[in-house]
Amino acid sequence: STMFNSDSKQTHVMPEIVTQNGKHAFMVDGKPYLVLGAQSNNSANYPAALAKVWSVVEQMSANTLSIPVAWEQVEPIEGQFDFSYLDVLLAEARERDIRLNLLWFATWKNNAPHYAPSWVKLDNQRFPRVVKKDGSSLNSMSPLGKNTLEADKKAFVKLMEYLKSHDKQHTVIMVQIENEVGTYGSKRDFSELAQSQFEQMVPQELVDTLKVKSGSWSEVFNKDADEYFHAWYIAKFCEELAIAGKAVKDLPMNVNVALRNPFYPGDGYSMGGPTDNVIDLWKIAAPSIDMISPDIYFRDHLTVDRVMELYSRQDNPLFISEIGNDQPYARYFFTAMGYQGIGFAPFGMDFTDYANYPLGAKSMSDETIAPFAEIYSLMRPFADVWATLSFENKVWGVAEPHDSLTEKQSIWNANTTEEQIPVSAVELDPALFTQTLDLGLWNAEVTYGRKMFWIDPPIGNAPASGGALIAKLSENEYLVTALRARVSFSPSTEIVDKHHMIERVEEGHFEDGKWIFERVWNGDQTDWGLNFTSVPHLLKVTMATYEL
Ligand code: N0T
Repeated sequence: STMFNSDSKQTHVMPEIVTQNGKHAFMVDGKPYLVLGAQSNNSANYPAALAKVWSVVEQMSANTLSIPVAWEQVEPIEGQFDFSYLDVLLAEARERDIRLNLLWFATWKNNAPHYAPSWVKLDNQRFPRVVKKDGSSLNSMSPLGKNTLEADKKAFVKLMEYLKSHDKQHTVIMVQIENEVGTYGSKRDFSELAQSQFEQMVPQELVDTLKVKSGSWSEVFNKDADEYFHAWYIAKFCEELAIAGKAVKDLPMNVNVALRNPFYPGDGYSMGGPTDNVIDLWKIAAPSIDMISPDIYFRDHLTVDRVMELYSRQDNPLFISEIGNDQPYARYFFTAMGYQGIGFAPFGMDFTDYANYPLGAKSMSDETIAPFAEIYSLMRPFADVWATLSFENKVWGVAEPHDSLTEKQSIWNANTTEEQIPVSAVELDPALFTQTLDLGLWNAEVTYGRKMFWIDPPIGNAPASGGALIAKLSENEYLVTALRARVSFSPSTEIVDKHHMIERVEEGHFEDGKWIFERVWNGDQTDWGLNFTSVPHLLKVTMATYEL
């Protein structure tokens, strides 16, 4: 079909997020792009550190690097700009054919202004911090500081001007505004300035869109007023950056989220950031921001799946801006694809000698890289085909749903996840290792931890690590790949009384978007379902019914 024919590569077309029929594509060089990403550790944003980043990016088969650019390094003295780091970063990325997602670490880097220049972060008069209810100050900037916004915006615009003049080929395909904005320890700024603002009427655009009665923040939002107020003004701050930046160079822009636990939110999270309770509010306040992207440090399947569901919306393409770099997280790549995700980026992927355990892996090593490298090597040869299918066709993606026993660790802000009672895997219900997907005329059953031969029930992989992807090519034709899983097709109720069979299973690969046939799977290779090991296989499955 034409969809797999590669168009002649269009260069210098601006990257953009395109949404059609509620589905999204991240267009890079004029065609859908799948971000097989890696994020460096913090502090990797200096030329001297880059070699230690590239080696991991390469080992992973990633196609995109997310890496900070800090306000403190580009404007160390007010009004004096230095983009020499970017000169090096862009040149080295191009040599390696890697695209970049620049992370603008500025007014907020997880709550604090640590990455702002000294002339900003030491001048509280000019750049005021959040004041708590008790009058004490937090080391988190107030979103109401006009000087802060103007100074940050000025530097951000300089950055975008640099990209406009030095990056005609769009090596940088997207920009993240700030990092995990929000404030720990107060629901809002209670300074005098903030208080008088808080007593004003809720902005009309928010009232109108939410279809609520107008009034003051407290009148309209009651107990949520403090948090919504803070979220609104942080979102507006970020929106102003996005507008000003895009006016210079119209790249896709996102914000990332320090998530709250979707099941047990509590109130210890980064308030004012785009947590799940304020996504709608953020969307209203910041229409120029293309994506609100979750940073996932929950290890269990149930919570991860819920987070991805919450952040994949018709008005929000799912981009996993960060996810822990430990083994259990890798399989959630498949889950992200099931939510039509446009990309995925494990955090801390470099040899700069830092490990954010218990969020991620205990240390960086070949062993840490391997689970991600395995998936990216599988995807890399047909990443653009998958991105196109995800945009134009129906796709499914699932990860092994059962968590390995050791994965139920109490992790920052996820510590209420229920502990699992240890039982040996064979005593467990096979349903725990089974997912059923409704593909239309056909269903697919994905199971984990079985022999390739025969029908012994699934017992899960140890550790949980499987996943499967299916794309519908036509009513009876599917593209299928998986790791450590069995995929079996069966008729749906619509055709259940017809005779059916697998007509043909082709193994092949894509070259420049074109399907290249290698062989037919038959006999043992299809009699017990399609069994995928740790070796990449890409299959085109044709199902058929027949009359007697
Ligand atoms: C992530 C990463 C990096 C009160 C953690 C996770 C990254 C940031 N934050 O390694 O710092 O830049 O986006 C949230 C963890 C919350 C810690 C609670 C501190």
